Amino acid sequence: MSGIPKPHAIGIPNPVLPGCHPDPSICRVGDWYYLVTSTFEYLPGLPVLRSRDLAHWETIGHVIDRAGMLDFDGIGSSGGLYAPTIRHGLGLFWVVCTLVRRDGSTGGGNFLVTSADPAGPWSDPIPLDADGIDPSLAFDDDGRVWMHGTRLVADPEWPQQTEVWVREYSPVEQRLIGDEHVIWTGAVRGAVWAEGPHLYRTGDGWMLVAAEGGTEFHHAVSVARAAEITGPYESNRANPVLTHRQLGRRPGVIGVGHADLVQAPDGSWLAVLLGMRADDGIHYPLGRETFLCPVDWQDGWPVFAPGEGLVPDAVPAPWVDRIPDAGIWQPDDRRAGDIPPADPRWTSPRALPTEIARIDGGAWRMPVRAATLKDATAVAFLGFRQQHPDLDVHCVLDVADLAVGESAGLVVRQSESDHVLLQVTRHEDGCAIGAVRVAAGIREAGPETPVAGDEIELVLRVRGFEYLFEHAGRTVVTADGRELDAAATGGFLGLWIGAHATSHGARPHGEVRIARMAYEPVTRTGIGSLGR
Ligand code: 6LW
Repeated sequence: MSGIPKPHAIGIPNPVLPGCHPDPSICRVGDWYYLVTSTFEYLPGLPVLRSRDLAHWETIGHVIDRAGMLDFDGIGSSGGLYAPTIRHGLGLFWVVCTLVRRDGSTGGGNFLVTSADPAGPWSDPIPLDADGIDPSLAFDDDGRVWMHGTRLVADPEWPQQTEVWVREYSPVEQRLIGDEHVIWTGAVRGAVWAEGPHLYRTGDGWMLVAAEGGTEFHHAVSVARAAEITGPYESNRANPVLTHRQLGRRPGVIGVGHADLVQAPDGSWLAVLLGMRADDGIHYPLGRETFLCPVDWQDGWPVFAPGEGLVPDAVPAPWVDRIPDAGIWQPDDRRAGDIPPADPRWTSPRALPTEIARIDGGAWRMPVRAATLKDATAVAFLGFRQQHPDLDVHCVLDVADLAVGESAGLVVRQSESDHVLLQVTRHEDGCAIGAVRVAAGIREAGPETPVAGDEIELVLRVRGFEYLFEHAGRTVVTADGRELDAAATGGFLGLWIGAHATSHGARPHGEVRIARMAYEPVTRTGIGSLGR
């Protein structure tokens, strides 16, 4: 990449994928870049996004898009699909990933899927006999395939010390073969979580790019190189080569790390990585988002954000002939308005949206389920990422077919333990509206007010950390993004917004029609890049 990026230079605005799009991995084949991100317990899992210019991204499919490919039942929030890697080699697209069952139950672990077409269908998962998370793979010039990943050290020198392993994969035998090599435990002694490793062939050797410090405030990128893929690796004296932690707590982008490199057709290099927009330097309700960062090579090492040292607000991109218009965001050139049922934004925890609901007359009809949002099972929830710090959501639920004792509502969801909803419940004598807050697993229900009619409009207004749920012009309940975000609750997710229906454990009978769901970003002036 030529030229030194300037803060606020015209270019591709960061984050390129706003809202919960963590652990991005990228590869390029011909004119197209392909990118995948983590989706945890949400399905369909692992969106495959495609771009020609790194500015405009299109969802072309999902890696985990068939019922039964993996078993998600019982997978609690922030478990599930972690940190995938996408690569192209030997005529195929390859994705390696981990299904994390945080309760330690069996059926999880590292797996590989392949497809000739990145839009899918992808193969059934091939389990990999390797512990830990964040698998990646690299192709040597001689056609050999090398898997790598990270795991906790069995006998650690310090708490949460991890190690990066490398082992050959046999495409013929469909399993890891040969000796395993531990190549890296991080650049900084005592730093936690050397993870997200990616190895790249660099002509005369191998470059390791890894995350370090944990995926929160102290996140960083470190690099090391070796002549042989199995090591020994020489750490760059400049490590960590990218982090924002030295800036301290201040409004802005925090936690940058988990980078994956890609070379543009013109020979320049870029990285995708995750970062969080934190208005107070601490909290990030939108979760970990995908950012783009220019990379130069100097003295045989990658230099991230050369000349500036910080992930830029906009990445100069002379190859882009059309910068995304104001009011359009990625992926899929989204704009304010109704989210139609066929929109790829719709996701559900632990089940495909089409297993949870059906499209009828241009709207979702969602059968009530016994499970509530507190249950780690397939629950009647259809939602989408919060992608903007300020937005209005207009939701109209047709509750005509709710049975007595059943509820349907609009939710802001972090996890089973933390969510807030405004819901309509059918009683013997008619419907009533009220709020429910689940905080650290404790449920608290507010007073109910009778409501008339079948089509009930519920409005959510988000202004930074303030979440206001309204009905008929009245604020019924408020929530604080600083109590719902991952910094407050733990876990890895940004907030999701959606519709939910439950019979509260009783046998379900009814269903709800999502007559309207409109997503409308609100532009506030004067709050800089955080307001984008
Ligand atoms: C990801 C890992 C991480 O696998 O977060 O703390 C995990 N570290 O790199 C989930 O995004």
